[in-house]
Amino acid sequence: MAKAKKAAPKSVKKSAKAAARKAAPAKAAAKKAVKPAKAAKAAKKPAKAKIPSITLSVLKPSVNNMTVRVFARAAKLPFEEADVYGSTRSPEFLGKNPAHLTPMIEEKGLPRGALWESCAIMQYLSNKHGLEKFYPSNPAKRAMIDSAMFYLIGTLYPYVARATYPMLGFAQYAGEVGAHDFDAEVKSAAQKAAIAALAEPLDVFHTFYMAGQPFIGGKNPSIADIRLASTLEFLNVIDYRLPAWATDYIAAMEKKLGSAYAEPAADVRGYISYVRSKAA
Ligand SMILES: N[C@@H](CCC(=O)N[C@@H](CS)C(=O)NCC(=O)O)C(=O)O
Repeated sequence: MAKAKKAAPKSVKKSAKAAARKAAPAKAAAKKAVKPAKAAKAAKKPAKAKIPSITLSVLKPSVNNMTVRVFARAAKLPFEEADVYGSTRSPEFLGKNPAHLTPMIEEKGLPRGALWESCAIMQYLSNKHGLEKFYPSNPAKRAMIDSAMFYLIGTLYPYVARATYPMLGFAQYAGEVGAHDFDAEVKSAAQKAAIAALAEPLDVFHTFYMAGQPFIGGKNPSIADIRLASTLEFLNVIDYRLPAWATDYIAAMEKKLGSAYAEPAADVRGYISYVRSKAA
């Protein structure tokens, strides 16, 4: 059996504590004295550059792409952009992404190496990097952001595409009037119907999702706001008269996000100016 340690007498314990107390300020001073040396060492070290771990494949004139390009900049994520104009149907691209859609990210850890769909990309990166500001984890708040994005992709965007793609020169979806060999009159009627249908979902975003707040995300833009503002950019190609709130909203997004918004927006706006100049 191990021998029990003999307890030190109380008086010894007391004086040891007092000595320790006395020594404490001296210790702290010694620590402080070491600090500047440490700081000097740290200052000598070159700042570690963030190595891009995400490759973002884009088509610059597209608002689906603008969405993720704005988001990645606003969130200050380390990413590198690859312009894949003309190569989305190449065997190499199709090997990674059989849907041939951009935006697409490639990153280690993704089950298939690649991920497309703008909203899914923003959700994934927000989850991964804990970007609470853009995509709150509170289930009720998050549900509103998700609902706004699904509503946009499922309802607003098809109207935007049918209204603007003929002018933008983008291929329309199979089965739609604009995608097939119909008379110009029929195509124009279909386009007009889509333009007329835009007003309702736009009003829903304003009255329901924003409900008196500047953004869907409240005081700050969320990923749903990035998706909505980018989408509205396309409507300039048909001179759509946006309601005043929407014009103010785009300006507020640009003000809040600065160059993160303005830089990708310039590519979309540049393309729109180009197609308009060709049509004039
Ligand atoms: N719902 C998708 C739409 C993506 C999409 O339509 N991408 C188009 C550009 S606007 C594309 O990459 N097309 C190239 C192709 O199909 O080859 C999203 O939000 O990301």
